Amino acid sequence: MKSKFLSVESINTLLDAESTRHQDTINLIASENYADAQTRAPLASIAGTKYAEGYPGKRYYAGCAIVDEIERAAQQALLDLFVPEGQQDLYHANVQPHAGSSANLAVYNGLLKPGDTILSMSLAHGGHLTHGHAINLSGKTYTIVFYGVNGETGLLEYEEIERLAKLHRPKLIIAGATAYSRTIDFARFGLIAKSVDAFLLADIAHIAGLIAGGCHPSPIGYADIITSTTHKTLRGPRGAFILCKKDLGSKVDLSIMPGTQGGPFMHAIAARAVAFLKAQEPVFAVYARTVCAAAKKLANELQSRGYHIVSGGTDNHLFLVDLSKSTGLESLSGKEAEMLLEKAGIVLNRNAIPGDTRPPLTTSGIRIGLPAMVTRGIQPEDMPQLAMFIDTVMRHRETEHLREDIRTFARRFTVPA
Ligand code: DSN
Repeated sequence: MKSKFLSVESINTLLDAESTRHQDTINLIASENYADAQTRAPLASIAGTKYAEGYPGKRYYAGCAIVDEIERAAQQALLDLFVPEGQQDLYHANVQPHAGSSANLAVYNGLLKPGDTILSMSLAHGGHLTHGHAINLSGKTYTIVFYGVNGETGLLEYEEIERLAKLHRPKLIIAGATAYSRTIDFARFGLIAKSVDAFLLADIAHIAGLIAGGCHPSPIGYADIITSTTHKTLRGPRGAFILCKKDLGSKVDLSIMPGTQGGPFMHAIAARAVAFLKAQEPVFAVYARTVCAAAKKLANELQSRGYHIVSGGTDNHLFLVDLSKSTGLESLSGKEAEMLLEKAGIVLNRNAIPGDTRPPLTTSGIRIGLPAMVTRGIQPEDMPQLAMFIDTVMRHRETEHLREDIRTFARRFTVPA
């Protein structure tokens, strides 16, 4: 279909409309957040058009002295954020990946050979597309063995992961998820990886901000490589990073450039530096704690209204609702729930639940996350009201009548300008 918006003005109008949409709705998408103006400012800077293929001090272009300093600052800020001072010499930071998928692909490309075995969490149980799904390059290139969660408890079963590791002897084990609401035991994963001489990759994309804020144990000391996006709980610009043990640094760097990427986006690296610095401020730890407290409270509120929360609750920023086991909502699909809620002004995503019998575009679940709304100022005390809105929409298929109340509620929580 040909677009109607073929002028600069109409693109700006669309962007204004997108701003209004955010302000007028409640954003419960677990992977979204709002970076503040200081973090977003570098994205519009002149650094965006500087070519700087290579790494600080070793570029293929002239005129890189200043962007070299920007990249060094981002690398150091990342180390300061996640690695204790006495251990920083043992780690290497790469801040160039354009996205989480690029970071993961670069790790596989740098450390593995095609056909090598990866043990990872299946997407259907809360993993990620780039952790070896058959449709993704990772699944087409490597031999993938999946672990999942227990069908009854919804929890990771470390004995089973260990059994699979011993049986299949993977070269790489991935610990990390997009829809797992419980604490991940990186120490246990580290022991399993060591016992079979595998690399351990911790993909902390969802929980990076919680780790930075002290609300989730860190994989530092257990994982050989850590990848993450920068825009989820970490509240930075879109992008990613890789932290790895120093001896893997040159493999990782070469695998990013020239292996899988060309010129780094220096404006985005500058914005990442700002985000890494801001996540070290004490106020960020308060933010992370509030996200977890709000998620727990909302899960409890919904549970008391008959909703089935996978694994029984949450330790982090998100949780999954299994509609097929929620009283009175058994026939509602995730897709229908997502659409109903969006009409009423509550934005989230349908999500497969472990063992889902519906296809991925329909699903029997929804995923709820609090990072974006807590950035906008929502508090655990607001959760009973939010649960009431969600419940009324879902049970009574009520959208029109509540739309105005939900808009008024959403407008109380300002989107960072
Ligand atoms: N698709 C993202 C999420 O929503 O969790 C991860 O890449």
